[in-house]
Amino acid sequence: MNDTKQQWFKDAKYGLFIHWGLYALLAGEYKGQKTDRIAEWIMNYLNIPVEEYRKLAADFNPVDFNADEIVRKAKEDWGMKYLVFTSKHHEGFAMYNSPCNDYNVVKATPYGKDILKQFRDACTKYDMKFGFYYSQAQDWDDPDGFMHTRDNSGKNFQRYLDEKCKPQLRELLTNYGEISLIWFDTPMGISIEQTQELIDLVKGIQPNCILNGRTGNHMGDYMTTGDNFIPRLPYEGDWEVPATVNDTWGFNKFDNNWKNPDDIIRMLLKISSRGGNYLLNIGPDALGNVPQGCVDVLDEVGRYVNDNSEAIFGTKRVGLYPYELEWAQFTQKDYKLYVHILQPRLRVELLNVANNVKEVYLVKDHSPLPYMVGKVCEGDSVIEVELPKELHEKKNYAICVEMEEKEPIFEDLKG
Ligand code: JFZ
Repeated sequence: MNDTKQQWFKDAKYGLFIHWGLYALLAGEYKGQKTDRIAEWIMNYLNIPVEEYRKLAADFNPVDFNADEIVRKAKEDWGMKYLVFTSKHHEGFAMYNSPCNDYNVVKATPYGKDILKQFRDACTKYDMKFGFYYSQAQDWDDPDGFMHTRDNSGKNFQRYLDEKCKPQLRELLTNYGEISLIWFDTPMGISIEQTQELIDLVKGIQPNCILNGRTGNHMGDYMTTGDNFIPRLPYEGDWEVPATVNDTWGFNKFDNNWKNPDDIIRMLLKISSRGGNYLLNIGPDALGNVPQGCVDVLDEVGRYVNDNSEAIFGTKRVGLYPYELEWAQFTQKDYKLYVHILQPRLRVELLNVANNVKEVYLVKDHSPLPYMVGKVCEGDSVIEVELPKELHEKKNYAICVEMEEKEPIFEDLKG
């Protein structure tokens, strides 16, 4: 079972992923050719030569970028608890001041300022846990990085590890204060020994820094699902779903396929209910602006999260309730079962829940709700909660069933 041994991660539930790099300048299109895939892969998909791609750095000047405002929104408006920023994606360009490699935002761009440092400082200010993404295996800029050329044979991957990857990780772990998490990715070709070298390096500098499931050879501290894939069942241990609001990580000016806030709320609750964390991505544009369509969705989700934070953060995995409920998701804490109501209803019937109830209240303001506990004709337990008139037309709110027992008691279905 995956155990990060970090309570903050178990409690966090909802974090902000930020994909930002030179690809934001292309925004899904190069010399009139569009990419129909994730926009941060444009260099690879459209076969842009290294020397051509490198020229983008001269145009990187995100004058609108405001780390403080992004992190303030993430913490206060969106209700997120941690942030993971791409320090170096597959393109090989460092979004921080890297002493060992000049292909970075401070040395190679007219902007000249350290982006990672600005996020770090804002996270300290707003009490957000801070981590970074680092592409440890793929590096399309370094001749020995994976996928620099599609044919990976004949590369001296160890040289790339020793001369770029490890020195950069040391810089990142030494110069930016507490790093709570490193998000490695696409560990293609990396051996068990090489993975161990990276783990030893990280833990040697910051022992409490946790590593995601793509560190390599299943040697990370927690399980990372496929992007946007939610486990069907409750899953034990620590895990996380990385996810997008549209269909790309890096900014793509053609992609406005923003998910519906209701769907994001449902996914957050499914993930919390099954015991995981939701790491939801934004991709700022080349000027540093977060697309408005994306902000609108996160604002709306944030209203739910902030009104019902008690029923989300610090909750634990819920066992398997025997019925599919389109209108609800459960979360739980000791002695509390939270029912998140996602469609308008007149009352809440919880069939085959056998707990003794102490009180039922509306999470948003703790106002008590009338309830009945009993059995249906066949003997199955039922809890019925009456909802006040003003809620009858509403969706997206949570109620709490306070139980005498620590855990909900779900009865099996009987023939
Ligand atoms: C990777 C990256 O290639 C991508 O650019 C982005 O950073 C994303 C978060 O991670 O893409 C993956 C990696 C693994 C899976 C899917 C996409 N997977 O295991 O399903």
